[in-house]
Amino acid sequence: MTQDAGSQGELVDERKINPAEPPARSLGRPAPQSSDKENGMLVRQNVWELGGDWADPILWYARAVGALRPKPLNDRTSWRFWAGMHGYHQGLWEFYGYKAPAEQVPAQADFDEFWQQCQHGSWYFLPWHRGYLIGFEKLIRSTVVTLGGPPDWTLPYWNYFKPGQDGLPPAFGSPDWPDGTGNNPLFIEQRWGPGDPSQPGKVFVPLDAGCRWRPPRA
Ligand SMILES: [Cu+2]
Repeated sequence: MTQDAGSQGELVDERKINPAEPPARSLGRPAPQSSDKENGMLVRQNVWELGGDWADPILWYARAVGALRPKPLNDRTSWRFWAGMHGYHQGLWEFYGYKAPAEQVPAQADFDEFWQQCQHGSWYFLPWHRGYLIGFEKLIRSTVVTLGGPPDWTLPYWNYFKPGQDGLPPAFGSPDWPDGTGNNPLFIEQRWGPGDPSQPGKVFVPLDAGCRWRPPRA
């Protein structure tokens, strides 16, 4: 499913998605003599420079993902509801086991308002994904806090253009938690797909996914 940027005309009110989120803090600029952190500004960190494959931000992220993944598909705070906001393809989701055939998708009103919103192929790509990530990060942060984690948790970023950092961060490629027990919620077996057997580490992304680039109309 693709959508032309601008023609959608739908604005997603993030408060409807994250109703438990406290009021937004002031976005005033930090005083120049103090660090962002001292000013209470949340700062995202490079996932490859956290000080370890399972540094605290990744560990809390994994715990939060583990809490959100089992939630019902039609729950606005579930992992899969947020995936569906980006893109949804019934056949692929059922083929890969992300959705059981009998499982209910969100009610029509939620489906129409929130799902399949991703914007590609135009100027709206960056603003849309930026907003989506802010909402996603808030959902994860509120889950981290519920689990007893730090209230200043932020979503690490992945700068895959930086030399030596183009690989999938190791915590996402291990079936195990750092203590060696299985069931690492960050490990998604389907990511490797049928792929190329000679490149077992190469992540596979189906091109016929729910959201893809469409060339502009002539
Ligand atoms: Cu997208």
